Amino acid sequence: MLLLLFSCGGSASSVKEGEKSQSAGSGAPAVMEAAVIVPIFDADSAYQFIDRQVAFGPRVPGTAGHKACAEYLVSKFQSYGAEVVTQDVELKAYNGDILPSRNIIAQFQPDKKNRVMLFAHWDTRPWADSDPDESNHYKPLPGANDGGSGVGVLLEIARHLSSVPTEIGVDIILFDAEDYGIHEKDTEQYYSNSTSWALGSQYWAMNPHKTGYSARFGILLDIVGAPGSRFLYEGYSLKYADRVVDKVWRCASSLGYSDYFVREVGGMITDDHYYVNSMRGIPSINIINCDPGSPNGFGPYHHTMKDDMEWIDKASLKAVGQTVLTVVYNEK
Ligand code: 1BN
Ligand code: ZN
Repeated sequence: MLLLLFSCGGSASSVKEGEKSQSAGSGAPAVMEAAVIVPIFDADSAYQFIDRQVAFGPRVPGTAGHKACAEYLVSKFQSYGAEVVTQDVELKAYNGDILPSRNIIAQFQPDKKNRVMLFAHWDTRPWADSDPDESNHYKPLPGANDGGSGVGVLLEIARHLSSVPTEIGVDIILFDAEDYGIHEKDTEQYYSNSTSWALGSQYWAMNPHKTGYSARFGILLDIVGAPGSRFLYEGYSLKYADRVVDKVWRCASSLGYSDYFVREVGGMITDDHYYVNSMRGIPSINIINCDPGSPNGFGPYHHTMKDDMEWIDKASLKAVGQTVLTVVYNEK
């Protein structure tokens, strides 16, 4: 296990908490922040976790690939020592489709009161409705980036949580049925229907796995694997959790990832974190790649048949994974 000595708030140091050092020049004593041992995020491992999910085929609720992938994810978390609970529920899509859905909740150190939650959606979109080729508009897409990437990073984080305990408890929640939102061709018939997205997180926010569940904050990872990813300040993250945005972007900057974690304001995205914020009251942010120059604002592969492993870049996975790991290991 490779480890890194790192404190998000200051420079890496071997000075113990409370020890004082003379700050150069001023003569005033300064208390150095304690160095925290943070595991080194392995982007090769995260990449393999994404590849494994894609190999199940599209993870559309109700399909064999979806069912098999859920079993794989549960057993993977269990192998990393998590206490796993699932919520199996039939959710109704905007068009009346009934979706056999499963939220997967992996609890690390479940007895700890102070907790953070990390989350992603694990389902994939049933329709490649942004594909340049119209004949693909009702075909399911591979979902390497949109679905696979956030989960891949969180599995790699889970691998470390099992061997290097954090001071706080961590819950990793994989939401289902995020991506069954309104088909582009249906927007007139059903209006824009923004509540058609993120059905699994809406269910969980109203029915958390533990009565009265809360967490200090939450971080959503969605579409985090594209080469040259740019994570802008997402609008609902700023509205509900600006201090968490600041914490994460500062940490990324101190690790040298400012090219990824860009200090620019992006749009408001009705993603899983919106419901975790508005229905459950847990201040939560979305780390999501935005590409304002591309047709639907998320990158040319997004909601197309091209969302495959070709669009997964280990450097982007590393930037996100190392940043989130460092934030979590610095929570006291
Ligand atoms: C994120 C990934 N989303 C879908 N796939 C959320 C979303 C909701 C994006 C509405 C655009 C509009
Ligand atoms: Zn999507």
